[in-house]
Amino acid sequence: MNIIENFNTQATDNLVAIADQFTLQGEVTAVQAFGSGNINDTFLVTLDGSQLQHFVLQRINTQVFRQPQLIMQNMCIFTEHVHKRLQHTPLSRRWEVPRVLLTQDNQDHWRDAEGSFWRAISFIEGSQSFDTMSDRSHAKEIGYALGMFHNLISDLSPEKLADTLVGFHITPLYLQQYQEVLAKTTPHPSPEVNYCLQFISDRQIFAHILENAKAEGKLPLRLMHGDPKINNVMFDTATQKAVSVIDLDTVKPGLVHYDIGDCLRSGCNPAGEEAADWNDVYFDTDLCKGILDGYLSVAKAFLTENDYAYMYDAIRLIAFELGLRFFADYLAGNVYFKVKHPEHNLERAIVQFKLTESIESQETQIRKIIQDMK
Ligand code: GN1
Ligand code: MG
Repeated sequence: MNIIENFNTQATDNLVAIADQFTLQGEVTAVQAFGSGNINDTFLVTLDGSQLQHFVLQRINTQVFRQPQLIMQNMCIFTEHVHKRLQHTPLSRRWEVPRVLLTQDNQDHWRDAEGSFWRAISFIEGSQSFDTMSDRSHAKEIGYALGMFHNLISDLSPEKLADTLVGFHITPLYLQQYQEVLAKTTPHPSPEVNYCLQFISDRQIFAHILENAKAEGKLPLRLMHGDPKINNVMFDTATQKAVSVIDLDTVKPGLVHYDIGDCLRSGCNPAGEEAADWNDVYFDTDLCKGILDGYLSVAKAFLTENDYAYMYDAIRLIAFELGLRFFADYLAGNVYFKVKHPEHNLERAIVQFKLTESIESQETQIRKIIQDMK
């Protein structure tokens, strides 16, 4: 089982030594666990006596990202493109792109004695992120950030970037993997497990909706972020404006719909992904309006009629898909997402299914919001 590790003193010493590999000036004064990622191990490094005050140190989970060097390659192509775009057409507000920091030997990663893959990324100084949001102006900023992200890469052709995670967001593949796990396991029967089994069984045909639209040529292959949940948007602590979208490991060819769906399913669930009480989970249409308003203020130019037609399905599908992924991982023995206890992925799955139910029960309203904003 993949229980989150506790880093003891010896491990902290090791972390300082690892951080030192990426430290070209100054001295490492602290290395702290950072963020709430479910896959990689992330730390914030604090430096003294250097122009650079902080950087983000990460150990990539190579069980998930089998070719981590492709992530670094994509990041370099992405940042170079966006830097050029911003130099050519500057924005009238603060916007930053995380930079890859090199080792003392000029490499974009470092392998430790155990073979772990470490890399360092610049920290967006004076910024913070949030796991949930409550008001519409915050929501609008989240939407703006995703729209700006898409806008800045809308002229970079998808084939320029490698596929860092094959099958990512292909819902029918998750369904197939789930069916394979289910065939090999006998889940301990409980009302929660039965609810999940039935929930998935009732939505098998729906699982194909975006992949069918892609295959029929209705939705074009574009570059996407892959994981634009709201805590991957950084806010300037002084102005409370969005200033960056981080976590670029899954920037790769895909559908912008996966991103729109992921941003809305994470943003419009005020109870959050880790909600303790499932009765608190609902999809907030007011926050949905805020996010779409911000998104469309920068993304309208490259969206087609079909893009709008599939937006509702994307919101519903990505919430369902994440629930399916959590539940399949629970059945498989928690091998993909980090967990704090054995039922954690089951609980997370139910949160996403409750959210999906809430989205489904408000289909007419959500479709109208999208229609009115076109
Ligand atoms: C994972 O590790 P993190 O938190 O950045 C996952 C996303 C999920 C998310 C749910 C590569 O992202 O797809 O939406 O958990 N990333 C990967 O919190 O599978
Ligand atoms: Mg991520």
